Amino acid sequence: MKSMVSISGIQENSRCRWLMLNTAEELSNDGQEVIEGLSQSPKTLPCRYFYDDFGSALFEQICDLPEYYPTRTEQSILESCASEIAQLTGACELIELGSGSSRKTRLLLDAYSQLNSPLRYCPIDVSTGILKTSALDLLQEYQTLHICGVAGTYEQALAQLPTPDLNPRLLIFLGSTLGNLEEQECTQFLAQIRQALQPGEYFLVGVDLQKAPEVLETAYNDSKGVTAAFNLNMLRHVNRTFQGNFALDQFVHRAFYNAIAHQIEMHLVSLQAQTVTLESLKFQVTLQAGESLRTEISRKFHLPTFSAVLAAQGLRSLRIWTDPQDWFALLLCQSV
Ligand code: AVI
Repeated sequence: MKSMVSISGIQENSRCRWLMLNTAEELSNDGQEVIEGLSQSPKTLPCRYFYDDFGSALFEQICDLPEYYPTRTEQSILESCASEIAQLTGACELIELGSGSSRKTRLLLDAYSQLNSPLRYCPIDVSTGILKTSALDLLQEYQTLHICGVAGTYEQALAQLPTPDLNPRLLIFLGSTLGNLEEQECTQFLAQIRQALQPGEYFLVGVDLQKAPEVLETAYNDSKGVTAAFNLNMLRHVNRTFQGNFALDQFVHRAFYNAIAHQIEMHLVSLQAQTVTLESLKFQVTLQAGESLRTEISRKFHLPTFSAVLAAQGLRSLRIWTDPQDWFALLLCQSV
């Protein structure tokens, strides 16, 4: 019989525990980033405001769109190399940053199940809703699995990873989410990852590679408008968080490839001159007609350069896998 306890409204049992780092108190400084972004030129909003529960659900839909190749390409690479990864690392505690629905992780869990060792998984996501739903699904699917779910931002989680049940650990960061960071932020983030790992522990990272601009632009301008809805939902999230009055119908989605910076940029373009108030921040921002707010960058990587950046941060690439078109890469690194 499993013992059931309720912590922060979430049920816990003997195979599942939770670390809640995303309390209102922990996130209370966030408004500063929003004020800074809206005060600079060009104006920006932090891309993590995409991911409330609705935004996370929209992102799941994006992953299934025919135009959005990264998810299925990474998935196909993982399908062919998951057991090799498990063989290379041996039994590991799996920790996943930005776990979402953990759909690709199932391939790794299947591969690690074959090792006949304890199965330990620590999903980390800022969205408590999707974290809880997918953890409960996984517990049903994998009878020997133990989960320690962490609700919080990547930075919060990396600074306070739960004590491992199993050593070594494999830190997983899929989906090219690293591409959503500016170059300098990316380097700092890799340094944080290296710091969170002991020498000899592993890091598995998926990155989207440079390719024809048409392929990229189609992926971020899907025909059903799901990416547009995802982009606009950020304003809904900001409104809710900071008592704001962004009018969603006064902005349109725009995504294009910046070939100089090798990045997709997502923007929300203001349809008219307008002033928006964020009541709880006591902050107002004025936008001109046609002025845009940049909501996301999605950098596209050059593999040899990226591997060198990892190495400079003490993360040595052990193996690299790509798809036949060289659109996406998966790198297994070991911390030195
Ligand atoms: C999460 N991240 C890697 C996605 C990307 O492709 O940069 C977010 C996304 N934005 C629009 N579509 C998907």
